[in-house]
Amino acid sequence: MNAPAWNPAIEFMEREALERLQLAYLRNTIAWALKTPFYKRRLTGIGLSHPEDIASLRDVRRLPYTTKDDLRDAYPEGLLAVDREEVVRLHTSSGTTGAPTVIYHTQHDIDGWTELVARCIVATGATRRDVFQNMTNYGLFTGGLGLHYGAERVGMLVIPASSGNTSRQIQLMRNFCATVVHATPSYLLHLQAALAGEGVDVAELALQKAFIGAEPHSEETRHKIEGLLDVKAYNSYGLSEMNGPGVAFECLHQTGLHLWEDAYILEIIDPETLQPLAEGQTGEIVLTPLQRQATPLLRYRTRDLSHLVSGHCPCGRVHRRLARLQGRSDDLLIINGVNVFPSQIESALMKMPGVGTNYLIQMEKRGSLDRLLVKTEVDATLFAGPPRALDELREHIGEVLRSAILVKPAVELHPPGSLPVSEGKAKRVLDLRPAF
Ligand code: DLL
Repeated sequence: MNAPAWNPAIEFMEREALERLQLAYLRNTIAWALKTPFYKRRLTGIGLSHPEDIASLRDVRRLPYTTKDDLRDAYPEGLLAVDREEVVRLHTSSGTTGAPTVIYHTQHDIDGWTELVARCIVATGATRRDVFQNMTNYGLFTGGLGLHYGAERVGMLVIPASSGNTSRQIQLMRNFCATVVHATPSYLLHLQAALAGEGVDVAELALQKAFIGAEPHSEETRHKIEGLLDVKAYNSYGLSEMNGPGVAFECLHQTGLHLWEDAYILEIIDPETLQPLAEGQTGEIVLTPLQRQATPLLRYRTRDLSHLVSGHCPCGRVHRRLARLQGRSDDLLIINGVNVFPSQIESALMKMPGVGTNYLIQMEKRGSLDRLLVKTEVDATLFAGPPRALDELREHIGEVLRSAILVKPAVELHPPGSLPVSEGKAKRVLDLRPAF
């Protein structure tokens, strides 16, 4: 073991002991699930009516999958496993992309979630001496409250700035010497541009670390954030159905995201055949929370795509690592028959010198063909120079993208700060093609 840890007994536990713990927790989870009308029906339907019917961890594969649609159908109380008086909080999805979903928490659930976030924070080397500015939304979105509770548990000085109001964020960072910030990667890039706009030199700030998550981003974007803000940026993965942030996080070594396996059973499956995939193969992440009371979920299909990183992390933790998320199985773009993930476009763009931090992918129909348009911000100096320089860069970006994604897009170049920014999750893809 070669790393700071919040809960060394669990984080460096032997694999065998960890699996024994998982099995005991899985049986508990079945007992909680059987208290909900939704799972009682499903589990008894497959002959599973007692926690002891689970003989080994492999039996997780006997359990039915749960999807977002199941959560929608069970809304608002079909998945509630405790009396209403036991519930101390709920988080709902916004419902902007469909019917809402809800996750309830008992005090035990909130305490468990807080413990996981505290582990994540300490794994990056942050301590109670840090000043933590939380720039994600406080409210139904889980990023704000989730990190807040974890950071307080660690004993950090927390600045609950919430999202937006960039000039106030800058003022807070300077006045209270924030050393760690938490935000979406796209917002941090926006913040950096605002710092530059206000003439603030990042060397004047006390910043050392950034926790970035809640949206897909490439390794190149991480490097950009680290270079521009002079910080180490740690990837953070989570989803509201699994509490929120605190599911998986990078440690000091930044070699993938450790997923807390005493709290979740992790499976990676082929989203088409639903069969388990071997280590290293990319597929859909499926998670079963193990320590939750109010809203037990079994084999939740996240739609997020990743693979397991093989080998051991130098930190010595046994909890396995997820590779950076590759996107979602539902954000695959099919452009004239060619499969493209937005993350491939981002990776290629962020490697190119002169290309800025914000971009937008737009798809339209031209006759019977799809047209891909990539709008990207580029250095302001280019607009002051000869138009030929812009033409050459546009052509160069088109060629680089063609070799990365096998489709040559139309490219539009924009001055810094001119494409829309969001305070929360970035909206990078605009599909204007008719549905059929
Ligand atoms: O985004 C929870 C969270 C808050 C995670 C703050 C990290 C930091 P939801 O709003 O339910 O919850 O969105 C979950 O966001 O299924 C992924 O598709 C995506 N996502 C979250 N973290 C990452 C990440 C929060 N590090 C959905 N990389 C997930 C890529 C991510 N995608």
